[in-house]
Amino acid sequence: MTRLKEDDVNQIATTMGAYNDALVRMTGSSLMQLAAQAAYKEIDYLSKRNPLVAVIPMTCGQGIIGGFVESVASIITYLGSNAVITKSSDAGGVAEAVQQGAEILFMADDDRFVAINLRSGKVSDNGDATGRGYVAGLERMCQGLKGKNVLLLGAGPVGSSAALALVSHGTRVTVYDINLSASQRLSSAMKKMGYNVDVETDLESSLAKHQIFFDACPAEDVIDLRYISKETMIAAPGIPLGVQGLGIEQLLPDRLLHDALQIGVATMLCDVL
Ligand code: 2YG
Repeated sequence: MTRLKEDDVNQIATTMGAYNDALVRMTGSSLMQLAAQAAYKEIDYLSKRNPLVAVIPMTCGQGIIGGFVESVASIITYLGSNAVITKSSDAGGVAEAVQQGAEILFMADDDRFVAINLRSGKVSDNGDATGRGYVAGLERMCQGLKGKNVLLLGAGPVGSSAALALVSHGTRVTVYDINLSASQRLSSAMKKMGYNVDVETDLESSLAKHQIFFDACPAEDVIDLRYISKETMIAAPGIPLGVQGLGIEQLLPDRLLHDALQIGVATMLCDVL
């Protein structure tokens, strides 16, 4: 599980407007529209919901990431919900949230980042939500994914969620993971659900054969620049970004979907609203 750094999140609260404009330019959808689609929820249903959302700092494990709960709360606030950060952390924070009448809780330790609706019992996991949210974005970038070939890099929680969302859009998915057994586990799980996901063992040859990449792995140089063409589309929830190099934005203007938290948190919120 990738652990964010303060640098990954400390600009989020002040750039939500610019972020959303770029998202609309790239996908034709706002953050709310993408997240609603990924959560299979209607926008007008969501806009009527206005529960109190509490974001709770967790000090366990490696502890607090500076700016993390502030960023999560700023994304939720930007989407129109009423978000507060509890003064206390951990169990005290949960008690404070419930006593304040919060209906939804967001909290993350080193292993799980979850949103919980206390009334409905619904739980949304960040990895699962991020996979679905990024597929919704990629689908809009590619003006549909049906029948298209996508190379999925990484068979972890985000990649596994993305694989299911991709095949349900009729996409032809090939998965590469540095750990072959992870790819095989994902492919056989998909087969049990009636879907075919090919396993690739050679990264370079699979990159050369694809133009649509879903980078759900933590490697920062997994996609070499020589495999970027003017048709390349990349959805990259993986942190750090898997394609490096100067002027990557120029190389892939509006064809590189990548953020540290926004799409995952927005989809979690829509999942539990
Ligand atoms: O409350 C805090 O400040 C900390 N306990 C948060 C720790 C979060 C650790 N998890 C991660 O950094 C990521 N798995 C979060 C999601 C990354 C999204 N791509």
